[in-house]
Amino acid sequence: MLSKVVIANRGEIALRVLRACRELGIRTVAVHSTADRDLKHVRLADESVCIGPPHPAQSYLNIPAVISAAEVTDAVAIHPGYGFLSENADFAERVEQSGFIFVGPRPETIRLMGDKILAIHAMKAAGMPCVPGSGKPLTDDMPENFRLGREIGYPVIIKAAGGGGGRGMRVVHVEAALKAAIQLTKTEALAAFQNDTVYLEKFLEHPRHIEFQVMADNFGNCVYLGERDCSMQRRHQKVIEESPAPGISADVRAYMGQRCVDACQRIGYRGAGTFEFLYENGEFYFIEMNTRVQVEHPVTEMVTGFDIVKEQLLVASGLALSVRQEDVVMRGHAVECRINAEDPKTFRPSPGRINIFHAPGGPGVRVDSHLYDGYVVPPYYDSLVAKLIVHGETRAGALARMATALDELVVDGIVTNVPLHRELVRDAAFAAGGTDIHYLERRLALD
Ligand code: MV4
Repeated sequence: MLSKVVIANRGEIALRVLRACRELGIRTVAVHSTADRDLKHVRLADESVCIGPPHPAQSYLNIPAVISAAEVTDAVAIHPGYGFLSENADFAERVEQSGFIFVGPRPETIRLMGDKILAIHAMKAAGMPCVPGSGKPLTDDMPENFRLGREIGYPVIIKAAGGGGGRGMRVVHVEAALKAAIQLTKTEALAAFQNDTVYLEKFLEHPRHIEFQVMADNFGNCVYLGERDCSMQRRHQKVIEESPAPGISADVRAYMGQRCVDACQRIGYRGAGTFEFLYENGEFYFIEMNTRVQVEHPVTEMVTGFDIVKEQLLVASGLALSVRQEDVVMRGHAVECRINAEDPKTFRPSPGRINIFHAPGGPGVRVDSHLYDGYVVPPYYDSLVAKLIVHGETRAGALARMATALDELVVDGIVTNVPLHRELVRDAAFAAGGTDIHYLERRLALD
């Protein structure tokens, strides 16, 4: 087992990783910015190292600073959490070159999935259903681009190969708009990702976002842990996630899960991974793979009883997967509400001092949060301050439990989106299940 791990992140996920390390007897090193001295996990960690000023570029994204922290503390591995350096292939490579273990896939795998065209190509080759599209970079041969557009059929979407997570894309409804859209997306992509490669896909108008969780070891073993529905989102920020996805049968889950496992085995995947799909009219279309632990991993943990973060650490230490597919059983239904320090109507960030934090409890209630009374939420980072996760025997039971938990939750001192969640868990269309990725934005536009 790993002796000591650097936690290269902050907030709730740093605390989540710290807890997993503790259970496994792994010593912990918290690396933090000057704005984060009072984070809960920094106080709980065996050691802590300040790696720079508040701005992420000078601390959590500062590769030499993070690796130096591992060197001076004699750590053996670095867990990147999500965001920050978690999907930076150069970082993973430099971690390994410096003699440390990167808790995640091989750098080549991260690089492959970071290029959305290469990722789709690899997945197609592995038999994964993908959105009809160019399958390769668009050139400046406009007659050929027009031909592609007609073949695929409008509307189409232009996406940056270096993008992902909703960055660098543009919908095109008519052929007359195609040329300008390609130009504009290329210009934006070059500025944002230093890569102006773009590709084209059929634009699906009313999809749901459903993703499959996988976990693989270094020995070719891989399991799927069911799926999550993350369709309740605003501006590419997920708001509520759940598992299982409403309306997905056990047969379809097993079929798609096995497709994901096959793909992982084919590319020699290692660690936790997420296959993102658009789901429309009963069909799945692969769009991207995420090579990190996700914010929404707890809903999968609640329905499977499987500890994804502990397993990441076990796999990183060179052990085989602790479960076989037949040991993975999904039970009941789990829902997660992301609690953000933001105005529920304007969505403006609202950092500041927490006067009272009172977490709800009771059977089937989990709170992943670094908040405590008197903690000051700094203005420099993501506004996520807590994740409220509930498990119930049925989806309706889980939603009722979430409504109760949200009523019990107190985050006093700052403004949060808890009022929005209290409305959403009582929303009739959401309760019916299967609302699409546009549902929340349309609902918000009404009031
Ligand atoms: C799409 C799409 C419709 N058709 N691709 C946005 C995030 C990125 N992962 C992919 N995204 C989309 N790709 C095709 N061919 C619609 C979206 C999309 C979306 C996807 C998942 C969750 C929320 C979304 C919100 C807007 C657009």
